[in-house]
Amino acid sequence: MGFLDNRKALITGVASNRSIAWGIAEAMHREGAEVALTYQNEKLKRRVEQCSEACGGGPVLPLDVADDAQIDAVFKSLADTWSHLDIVVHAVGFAPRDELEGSFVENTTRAGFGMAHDISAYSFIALARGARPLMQGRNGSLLTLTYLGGERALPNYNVMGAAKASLESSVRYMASDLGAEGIRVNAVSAGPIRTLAASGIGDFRRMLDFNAAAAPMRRNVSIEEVGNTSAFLCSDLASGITGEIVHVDGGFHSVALAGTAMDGEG
Ligand code: NAD
Ligand code: 0WE
Repeated sequence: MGFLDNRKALITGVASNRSIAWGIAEAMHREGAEVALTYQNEKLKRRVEQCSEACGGGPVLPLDVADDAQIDAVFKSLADTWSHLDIVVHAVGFAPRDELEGSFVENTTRAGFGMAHDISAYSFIALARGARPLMQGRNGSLLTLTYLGGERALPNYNVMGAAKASLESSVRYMASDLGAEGIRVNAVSAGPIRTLAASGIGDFRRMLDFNAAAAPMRRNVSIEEVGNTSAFLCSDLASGITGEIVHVDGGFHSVALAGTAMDGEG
């Protein structure tokens, strides 16, 4: 008996066994869901197939979210094999590498801004539109992944911060639009985790250490913890929650001046 027994979940964003989407897939599978995974390109296909085997061997489908035809094809394929859908997880984000450092004002281009918003925010709306017909008459749930950089300006996150702000606003508009159909829409705002998307980010180690030192929990979070909260939010246990951004970050977002000389005095 799991809290997602008999649920059918489409999960995007698995690139490796470190992906946040992988933590979500494992948690949902453990709680009884059938899981379909998507892969961005042929290079990732094998790895995603292996991940799929480890969580029940459900459908594995190609999906580059920049391509409308591939989005259509995913939902056509799921309509054929499953006939309905309960859960969609959007765990996709991208901006050009050279716009994730230095001066936001100097380094943000029209093309980079457009791409970051297209891949990281618009695609969640497009997935919702595709899933909507398959969720009729069920308690559907849509979930995306965001980061504190969408609410606060922090070093180097730059154009991704603007895209995450757009994504978080879209969560609220989507929840408002789809609520009457019983479809809930939420986001998990995860603390920093070393994944492929975080590799190559300068000083990521220092960021992890700073976060751990300042967070009330005095540590960083794992993909298992993000997975468990995500599974909960997509289950009937969270039937009253929509339009919400839930922080899974050891409490980091809730404090200021923590871990500085001001901390622990007085
Ligand atoms: P990851 O590299 O494992 O996953 C990112 C995924 O995005 C990959 O699977 C990649 O294939 C996919 N992707 C990129 N462009 C795509 C496209 N055009 N079409 C389809 N897929 C595409 O890294 P992750 O950290 O697990 O990232 C997942 C989500 O979590 C992202 O939205 C990210 O912003 C968010 N997030 C990450 C952290 C962190 O510190 N790692 C913190 C908070 C939020
Ligand atoms: O959302 C993210 C990562 C997003 C991301 C990462 C890359 C690296 C490779 C988007 N696009 C790209 N493009 C690439 O070419 N995170 C929350 C992880 C992350 O990224 C940062 C962070 C954190 C945390 C970038 C700068 C500062 C902090």
